[in-house]
This record gives sequence, structure tokens and C-alpha cells, in this order.
Amino acid sequence: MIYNEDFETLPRPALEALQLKRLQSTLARVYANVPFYKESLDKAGITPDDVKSLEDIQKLPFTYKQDMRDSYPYGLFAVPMEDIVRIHASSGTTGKPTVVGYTRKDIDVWSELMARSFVAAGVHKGDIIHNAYGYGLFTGGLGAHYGAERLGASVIPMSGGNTKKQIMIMQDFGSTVLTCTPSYSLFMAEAAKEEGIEFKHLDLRVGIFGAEPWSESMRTEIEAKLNLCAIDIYGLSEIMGPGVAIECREAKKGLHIWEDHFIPEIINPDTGDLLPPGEQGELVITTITKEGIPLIRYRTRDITRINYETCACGRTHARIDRMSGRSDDMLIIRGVNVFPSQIESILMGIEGVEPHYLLIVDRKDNLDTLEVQVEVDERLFSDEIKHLQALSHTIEKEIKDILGVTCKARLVEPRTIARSEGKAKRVVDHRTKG
Ligand code: DLL
Repeated sequence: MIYNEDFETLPRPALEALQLKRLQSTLARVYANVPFYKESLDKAGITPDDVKSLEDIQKLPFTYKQDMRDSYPYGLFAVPMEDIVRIHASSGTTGKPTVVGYTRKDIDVWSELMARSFVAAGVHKGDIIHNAYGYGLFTGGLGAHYGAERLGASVIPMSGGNTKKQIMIMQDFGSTVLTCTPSYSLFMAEAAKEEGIEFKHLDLRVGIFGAEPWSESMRTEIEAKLNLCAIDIYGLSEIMGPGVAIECREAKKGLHIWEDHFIPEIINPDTGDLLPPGEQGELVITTITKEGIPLIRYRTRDITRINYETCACGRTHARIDRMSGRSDDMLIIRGVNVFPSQIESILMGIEGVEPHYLLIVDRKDNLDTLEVQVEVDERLFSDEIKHLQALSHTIEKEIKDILGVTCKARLVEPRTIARSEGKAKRVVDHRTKG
């Protein structure tokens, strides 16, 4: 099923023509209304009229998260405050949050793109959507909520937290779709087990998980534990919120990015040069219909690949790969680059290891150290010490063989690693950065 057949299956030449038209109009708007963009285009010696083809986008300067921080809170807004009907913010790890504003039309477009995303994931009007993304400044809760209402499904506005109650509601209300972070879904699976409730007896069919990196092996684990089809959804508040891209149920191979509203590019993060399709690099997004806070060539820091091949589902919009992580979350351990998701993939492939882990990075005697704390199966934990030692050894060896990183595996008892109701914290880095 396709929600908006006309736009989602638009032949690429028509799609690209639409993108160019929308890009030109966005540039004219930001040049006239946002001093930051007037300055940055003037500095680059470009006027909106110089953009005559989609390739010309490469002439435009990038926008960084720091630019949003520098203009905190409303400096990059392109419309007067009286036209802003909603404000969200993303909490960075340091300093002030990044603030975004939406006009009524922006909310309308966002709702449509979330509705499209739901349908791509196999959700329909008759579904009961249990929405456990947090409601508040975070875009997850309200983004999914408005999309569910636009689709006409029944949405349960749970937000995160109170996990036991979540399970009861899911069971009693007959929820068929679960929306939350992948890590929270596993926490729910665990809580249900403690309550003696089996997911296979619930009505859940589909889970729409995102807001944090997760691996293909984590998907397998979630699908087995929650007895549903797990779909990856991507988004970021700076660009809109959830629903920038989603996997289609038919192929489950890459996330369609809604190209009639966003222009994606993959660049080499060090040089800023465009990379050919299929090569891994940083995702850069230009919004081409947003009114409140349009962004030109926004550096997402998310690492992925792009694929323009036609998809089995009939959608013509490009697909991006499951995110490997953010360039700023990439760990450099004794010179080797590692994403937490790569370690996750290895752990999930090892028998007896549970999907709860924490990476502790430190520096001792000028050498980086990595400790991989991971929970193990209850039965294993009460097993003989030599089995645990063998398991630690396997983990250390696989990580060394596959990623080239030396680590120390520390097996911990079930339920010792903190659970998350939102985005999971996977890394504690004790090294002083910079
Ligand atoms: O996390 C929006 C969202 C809500 C997406 C619900 C999906 C579902 P922010 O809080 O601004 O917005 O965080 C955005 O989260 O740049 C990525 O690094 C990461 N991220 C989001 N979705 C995924 C995903 C929301 N599916 C940042 N896989 C992004 C990996 C993701 N990382």
C-alpha cells in the first residue's frame, strides 16, 4: 500500500524537476528572510539565481548544528513568530538545545510524511498505534501522533516510562503497532516477561523503531522477542522529526527518504565533496518545502549510503542504508575507528549474550582501553566459571578479528545495565575529548 501514490511513485525526471523548483523557491525565501543565509551566500559569492540545476546545490555552503546554536533560539527562523504554531528542541549533550519552529503548513507536511511512513511500514487505518516515543520537546511523540491521526488510525498517546503500565495497556487495548526506540522495545519485552505476559499473545504486528542507531542483528533479536515485524524509521528534529525516511515493508532494504520534501547528499565528511551513490559518508539534507526553519545542506553527522535503484515496492524515492552511527559517536580506539553499532552486531551474533551492553572507553598509560560490558543469559550466569571465561574470550576474539580492536569483555548479570525509556546510552568515554 502506498499513502500518496502520486508523489511517492513520481518518475525520477519529474521528481527532480519538482526538487529543483522547490529548492529555488526555498533559496529565494531564506535569502530574503534569514540574515544568516544572506550573509553565508554573499560570502560564498552566490545568489539564489545561480542555482539552475540540482547539481548546483554543491555550490551552496553547508549549515552546521553550531550555526543553529549560534542563532539560539529563533535566529534561523524564516517567518515571523506569529506564523509559528509549534516549537520543538533537541537536547544536545552539551550546552543549549537546538530549537526548531513549525508553521501550520510544516505540521501539515510532517503529518503527511509520517502517515506515508506508517503506510510504508504496513500500518493501516484500522490499526491501534501504541505510541511510546516521548511526548514533549522531543519530536518523536507528537510527530508519530499527528501522523497516526492523519492516517486515521487509533493512537494511544503513551509517551515513555511506566513500563508495566505500557504492557497492561498494550494487552488490554489490543495495540497492533508499537512505536518507540529499539532499546525501549527490548526493555518492554523484559518487563512483559517479568509480568508473565508473552508477546506472542498480544496483537502487535508491526514495530516502528528509530531515534537511535541499531543493528540488523538487533532487529532479529527484537522480532523474535516481540513477535512483530520491526521497521527502521529515521529523522532528526533539525530537519523535521521522525518520518524523514523509513523502510518499506515490501523490501525492508534501505529507508526511503521523502525526496519531494528533502534533497539528500552523501559527502566525504573531511573534504565536503559529494560521494557517488553506494559509497559510505555523511548524510547532508536540504529541506525544500519547510517554512519555519528551512535548512540548506544541513550536516546531519549521520553516516550512511544512498541507493537510487528502483525498489520492489514501486516507490521512486531514493533509499538510505540503516545508519551506522553518527560521526561524532565514532570511537577511535588506538587509531582504529569503530561504531558502537558494529560492536553490537558482533555481540548479538554470539550465543548466550543478551541485547544490553555498555562500552567503557578510557586511557591508561597513554593507551586507549575498551571494556565491553554485556549481560549474559541467566542460565549461563549460574553456570560454571569456565563457561563464562570461554564466552569472554569469544567476545574479545571476535571483536579483535572483525574490527581489529583489542577489548576486555566483562560479563555482567542480567538486568545490571541501565535500561532506557528513550535513547539508550551505549558509551561512557572517560578520555578527555579534544
Ligand atoms: O530522534 C527523531 C526521531 C524520533 C526519529 C523518533 C525516529 C523516531 P533527534 O532527537 O533530533 O530526533 O535525534 C536525531 O537521532 O541525527 C540520528 O543520529 C539519530 N537517529 C534518528 N533515527 C535513527 C535511526 C529524533 N533510525 C538523531 N537510526 C539523528 C539511527 C537515528 N540513528
